[in-house]
Formats: sequence, C-alpha cells, structure tokens
Amino acid sequence: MGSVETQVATDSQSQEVTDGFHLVIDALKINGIDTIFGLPGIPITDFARKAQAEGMRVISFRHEQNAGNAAAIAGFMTQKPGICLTVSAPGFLNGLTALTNATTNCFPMILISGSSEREIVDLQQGDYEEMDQLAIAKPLCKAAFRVLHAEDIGVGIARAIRAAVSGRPGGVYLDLPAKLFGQTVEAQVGKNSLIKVVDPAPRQIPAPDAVQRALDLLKGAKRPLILLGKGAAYAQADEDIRALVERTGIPYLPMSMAKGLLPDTHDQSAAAARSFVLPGADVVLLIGARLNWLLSHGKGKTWGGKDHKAWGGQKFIQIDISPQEMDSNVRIDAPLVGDIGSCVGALLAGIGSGWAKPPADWLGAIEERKSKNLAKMAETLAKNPVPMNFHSALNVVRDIVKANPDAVLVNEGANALDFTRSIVDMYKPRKRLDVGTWGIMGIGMGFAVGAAVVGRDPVIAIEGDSAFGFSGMEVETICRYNLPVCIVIMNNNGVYGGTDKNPTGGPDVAPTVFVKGARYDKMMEAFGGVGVNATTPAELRRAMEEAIRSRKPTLINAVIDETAGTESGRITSLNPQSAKKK
Ligand SMILES: Cc1ncc(C[n+]2csc(CCOP(=O)(O)OP(=O)(O)O)c2C)c(N)n1
Ligand SMILES: [Mg+2]
Repeated sequence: MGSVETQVATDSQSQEVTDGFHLVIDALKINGIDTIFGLPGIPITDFARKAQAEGMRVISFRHEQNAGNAAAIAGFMTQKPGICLTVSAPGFLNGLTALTNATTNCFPMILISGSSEREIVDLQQGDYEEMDQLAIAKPLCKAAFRVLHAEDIGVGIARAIRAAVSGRPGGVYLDLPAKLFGQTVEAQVGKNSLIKVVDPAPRQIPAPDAVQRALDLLKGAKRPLILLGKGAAYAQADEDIRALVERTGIPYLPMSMAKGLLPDTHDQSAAAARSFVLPGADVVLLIGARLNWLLSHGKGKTWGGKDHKAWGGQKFIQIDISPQEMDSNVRIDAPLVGDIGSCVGALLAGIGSGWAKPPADWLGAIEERKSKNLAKMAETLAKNPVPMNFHSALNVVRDIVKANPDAVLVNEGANALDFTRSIVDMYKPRKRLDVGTWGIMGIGMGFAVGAAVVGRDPVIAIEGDSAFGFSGMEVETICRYNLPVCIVIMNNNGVYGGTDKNPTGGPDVAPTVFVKGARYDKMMEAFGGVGVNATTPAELRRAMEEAIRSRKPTLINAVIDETAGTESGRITSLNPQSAKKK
C-alpha cells in the first residue's frame, strides 16, 4: 500500500522539471549571491526578469561597463564575487574593460554573458551578435569558463566563484550560450547538480621559517616603514593590521585605497612625509601592496636611488598571497606568502609584547617633516580664492567626510583625483574607492551605484569633469533606484583644465578643452534628482550637507578655476615629450 503511494509521488516528482534559467539563479542563490548588476537584451532578458522574480536584486544600468564596475567594487567591499550580466558580443565587450580592470586590481567579480549559437559562431556563419567570447575573454581575466549543458551549471558557477575569490582575487568570465537557458532537466536532478561552495577562499598559512625571516629583518631595522596596499584593505583584517602597526610603532604609508585602514589622522601615518620616508627607510614591510608603477617599482629616485632605475638600498618584506609577486621589480629579502590575515596574525604572534619601537631619530625626523607639510597644507586650505580652486573646494569635502566617516568616497579624475587623495582624510577601512592600479577613468558612477547598493552608507563621488563623462548617464540609474549618492563635479572646463588653445587658430577647440561653464547639475535635474551649481565653498558646503542629510540623489557642479590644474595631475612626468623643436 505504502509502496503504491510512493510510486505515485515519485511519478509526479519526475514530471517536475527545471531549466537553465532557474538553475543559474539557484546556483547563485545557494552561494549567497543575491545581487546582479547588468543590462538586459537577447539572450538574457528573461533571465534578469526571472532573477528578480526569484527575489534577487537586479540593478539595470545604461552601459555595461558601469554595471561591471559596480560588480567589481561590490566584490572588493564584500569579498563575494560581484555579478555582471551582459548580452552577447557588444554587451560582452562593453563589460570586458571592467572585468579586466577588476582582475588588474584583484577585485573578485564574475562577468556572466549570454552568447550566440555555438554551431554558427564556430563556423563563422554570421549569427546575430556573433563572437567567440570565451576566446577573447581568456587572456583578459583570471579564468574563463563556458557551460553547454544545464546539468553542468552547478559546476560552472562553483568554478567561477572559486576562481574569483580564492588566492589572488580577480575577474572571471562565464559564457552562457542562449540555448542553455531553455534546456530542461528533471527538477531533482537539477537540484542535485548544484554546488554550495565550501570555504571558497581558503586561508593560506605562511610557513613558520618565512615568518621568522621577516621578523628577523624587521627587528634589525633602523628606519623601518610599513606600506599598506588595497590588498590589506580587501583582507578585512583591520584589527590585526592596526595592532601590528601600533605594537611595532613603525610609521606607515597607506596606498590610495588603503587610506582609512587606520585613520589618516593617526600619529604613525607618514603620508604627509612620503617623499622623505621612501628614500629614507632601510626596511620596508609591504602588506598587500605591489611594487608597481604606483610605488615607482621599488627603485629609482623616489627610493633614493642614483638614477631612475637604481636600487635605493632598501630591504623588503612582502606579504602577498601570490608567490609570483616576489622579486617582480626588486629583490624581496623576506617573502611572506599567504593570506594577509594569516600573515599579519603570524607576525603579531611573533613580535609578542616586548618589541622595541623604532629609533627615536627616525621617528623624530618624520614628525618634523610631517608637521611642516601639514602646516603648509593648512595654510593653503584656509585661502578662499575666486573662483574656487581644488584646495578651497576640497577643504569643504574634507570637513564633510570628517563629519560623516561612514560615507563612501568615490574618486576619479587627474587633479580631481590627486588633490582629493592628499587633502581628504579617511577614517574607516574600505571607504575610499578610486581609479586603482590602472588609473582608469570611468569607474565613477559604477562604483557609486555598487557601493550604495551593497552598503547602507551614503556615497560621495568626487569627479573630474572629464572623468564624470565616461559614466555620467548613470545619474538616471542613481535616480531610478533613489540611491544616496552625492556627486561633486570639479568642473575646470576640461581634461586637466580648460586653458589649452588650438595652435592653428582654427575653429576646433584644443583636444583637452570642453564646453565652458557647462552645467552638469542640470543632468541630475532631468531625472528628478537635486542639482546645485556651487561657485563658493559656502554653497558647496550647504549643498553637500543637505545631500547627506536628505540622502537624495544630488549632483553639485563645483565651478573650479580652469587654470588650477596641472597636466596629468601628479604624474606629469609620465607624458612622453617630443624631441622635435617647434
Ligand atoms: C579610460 C581612460 N581614458 C583616458 C584616460 C586618460 N586620462 C587620465 S585623467 C583624464 C581626465 C582628467 O580630467 P578631469 O577628469 O577633468 O580631471 P582634472 O585634472 O581636470 O581635475 C583622462 C582623460 C584614462 N586614464 N583612462
Ligand atoms: Mg577637469
């Protein structure tokens, strides 16, 4: 009797089917992924609809690059891969820059792209949006996979998640051909094929002898320095990193996105004496910071070397999850390979409680430089020129961030970037999001939306007028989702400024110059947000305070002296110079 009932139940269950659409959604959901950033179209429109119907947050953008940047920064902030969803060929390519940028910056994200029919694509028979996307993505990201059968969706998503977050995080491409979505399988078979990834980013414990080697080197240092990179910020080992800095008493420099890991106002911050501590240090402990161009490759004049390639004589201890990072630019005397939390924890255990502070003459010399530079900065910030310059405008932003330390600061531009980084103090970890390793323009609105969606805190985006243009259409997205984003455009009429002239005297303006006196605030008003034109620090302050208070989408057009910037901001020297005399 019982067996007959069982039989009936089994029969009706076996008629229950699921399909590719639902398996992808279920595979993401069982892995705790609840948000998708994307842009609909063939073949993923229904997927986006169904994902929303199944309770996922689906945030639609106006351009895939911005969706990709939102996913990437969500990955950085949460340690879970951010998901970007695009259509085939052009949508995929639009998302690819963000995927590659995420990989360069070690942000975990997954670009899921629909693709056209494999048989036609592979024979190059001219399908709708035909492109061999997997082949194109492969060299441009950390890993790339394609799923052809619905039963393999569970494995595909699991592999993508592990590749994105384990070891050195990065961007992963997942190719889902149109035909996959409609494939059906028995519901139970489908369910059994899903994988909930266990321990997606396993800790990697450093070897005890490597820890000892690092401690020995650090102990012998006369002029030690700690460099914190955005890897240290990503690691979410905030308490241990702070304890390591404070218990050793070693001065530290935060890289741009590591600002706030310890408050920038911390006694041990040597940021205001950077050009003194880099050449002066004898032992440097790198924590999640690579010796790439942003650190002048660990050599040359910045580090006290005789010429641009000469070693400055520093010894380096480097904490990094990737063993291949070691010796990439200069010799690393004490490589410490492992995850940052485990490595910093091991160092902390090794230093114990009786660690001697660095010699007083080193600390004293830093303090002297620091107070001199800070006094000079305070003087500059106190000025009130007409029109506003970067300093007088950013002095306001500095106060607003100080009063709202939980706010997320997004920042891009050249002068708008460099001045903000040096003037605006950060107080909490992972609050400063910027152009990263490439110095890429266009992350602004994607990062702002991503940060507002995955966090609860208001977002302040300080944007060069050129930088903003790369993603400016997303102000509609910000209004549509009613996100607490306050955009401040540092409007100096162009790329680096607005003063270049066309040397021929012809009617075209110079290549760096935009429409003078443009009113970016009107763009925000077009979609129902708040637009403000600010010509004085007082107007800027009022508008920013109101934006933070109201949490309404706001765009402030801050009118900046068009002569105030310099070519390429702080990296003027990277511009190639013509040898030919005019
Ligand atoms: C994708 C990309 N394209 C171009 C550049 C070159 N670039 C560097 S900064 C910049 C814009 C600088 O102007 P703006 O944002 O107005 O900042 P300002 O210096 O005027 O404050 C550009 C175009 C880049 N870094 N990334
Ligand atoms: Mg500009």
